[in-house]
Amino acid sequence: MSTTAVSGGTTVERWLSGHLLLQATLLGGVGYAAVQTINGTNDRDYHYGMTPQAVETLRMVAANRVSFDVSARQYFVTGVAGFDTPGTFRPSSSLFILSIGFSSTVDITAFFGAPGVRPIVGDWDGDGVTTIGVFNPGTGTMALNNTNTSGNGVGDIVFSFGLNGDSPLAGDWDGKAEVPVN
Ligand SMILES: [Ca+2]
Ligand SMILES: [Ca+2]
Repeated sequence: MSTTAVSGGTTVERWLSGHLLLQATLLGGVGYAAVQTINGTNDRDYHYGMTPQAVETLRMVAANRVSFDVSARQYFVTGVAGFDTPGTFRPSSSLFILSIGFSSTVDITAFFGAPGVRPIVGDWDGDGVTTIGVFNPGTGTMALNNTNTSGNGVGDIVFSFGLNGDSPLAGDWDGKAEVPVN
């Protein structure tokens, strides 16, 4: 994980007794980070995002001679700085062909779904990664994957939706993070 950030903050101190001084420092900031999956199957399995950061430091100084420092640091990687890149779907073999850039390279391929299905993509679990799915207009079934890997069309999320002849759509229609429980 690499990160660059700017932070600002303040330090307050308080004498707990005549010989004991407590200093508390709180820093807040925002940075831009790249996180790589260590055991990922793809060495380009990076995730980029804005990273709000908070640093808290407690220092206790006893009689101006001994000090104890406690620090806590937290990072949150969000998906707000990601961007979309193109892909294609080959109906003859239900093959997703995805690129993570804007050149002619193919970075990810995945077979998903039976012949006749229609492609759909979206971030089904809110982790910032767009993944594949298929709509079967013959059976009125949505099958969605949370990874961009080949499958037999069963998918991580399956439910009935739509009628024969419909085309699938995906979007965050209400702008809410919560998934309604049906
Ligand atoms: Ca996702
Ligand atoms: Ca929504």
